[in-house]
Parts: sequence; C-alpha cells; structure tokens
Amino acid sequence: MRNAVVERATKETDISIEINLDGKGNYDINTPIPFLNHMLNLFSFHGLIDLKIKATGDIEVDYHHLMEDLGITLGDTIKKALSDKRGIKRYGEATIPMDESLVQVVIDLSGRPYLAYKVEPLRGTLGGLEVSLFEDFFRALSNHAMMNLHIAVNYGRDLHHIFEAMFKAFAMALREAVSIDAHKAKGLPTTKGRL
Ligand SMILES: [Mn+2]
Repeated sequence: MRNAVVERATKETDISIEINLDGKGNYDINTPIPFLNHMLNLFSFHGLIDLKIKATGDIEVDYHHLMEDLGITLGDTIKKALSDKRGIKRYGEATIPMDESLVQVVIDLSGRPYLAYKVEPLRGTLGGLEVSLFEDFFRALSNHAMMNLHIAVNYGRDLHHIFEAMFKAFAMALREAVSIDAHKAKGLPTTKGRL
C-alpha cells in the first residue's frame, strides 16, 4: 500500500493529512471551509484515494493561509506516498464535464513542479471562499508534490460546476498517473534513470 501521513503546524494553520493512493475512495475531510470539503470529498471518491484531513487555521483573517497550507500539505503527502515512484504510469489526463462546464487536467509526475493554470480570471465566492484562491491551492500542491500540473477550463458558466469539474478531472488524472503500469512495473518510467 502506498500511504503516508504528514502533519504541519505553523502560527497560522494546523493540518494533518493521511492518504492511501491504493484506496477505495473513502474520505473523512474536516476543514473549516465547507466548499473545499465538498471538493476534496469528490477528489477522494473519484480518484479512489483514501483521504483523511483535519485542519484548522486563522480563518478569521480570511481563507488564504489555510488554502495555501492545505495545498502544501496535500502535495507533501502525495509525494511521500509515491516514494520512489517505481512502476507508475507517470502521465495522466482527464477531461470532465459538469453540465455546461468542461475542464481538462493533465499531469506529469516528473519531479519538476510546474502549474499551468489556464482559467479566465474568475471572480466570486463559493460558500464564502474566493475562487481565485484555488490557483494558490493548486500552485502550492504542484510545488510540493513535484508535479507538472496543467489545468484548463475549456468553458463553463456556473462557478460551482467549473470547480467541481476541475476537482473531478484532477482526481481522474492523478488516479491514472499514479497507477501501476504493467510494462513499467520493473523500473522507473524515464530514460534518465531517476525521477
Ligand atoms: Mn456540487
């Protein structure tokens, strides 16, 4: 089983995350950001990744610190669970609709972090959460998971639908990228000898 636990506490936030990449999609997500809980539940369920999160933070300021620190800690946890990445497919892609919205996510677990976030400037809040903070969340996550992550909103109207499609696409793309490839099971999916 590829699992990991990471705990991270600062003066601003206190986060503990437990992950199992070879799970069944069981989740127990407790952050004080209701819309993010909804997104992480979907991520776990569709990614077949078991995920337990306990988080608190200085949300009386705003949600920025907690969103960014959750991205950092989830990225660290994914990286730790992947360990030496032996046998993984490495690449993953998913394009997922949610009613009128369509979002594409492409992942390369290359060891070189990069976020391409092709999202028209979206303004607005979902359950009090400013949606621009999702870019900060995914940037922190890609940096700490050492993941090349491309997110493109092809089109969409409703903010809830756009971000729900984004998290489902992220889940499906990651599920593929971390899956074990029978052809590569003996080694690393690179001609370089390390990832
Ligand atoms: Mn929903």
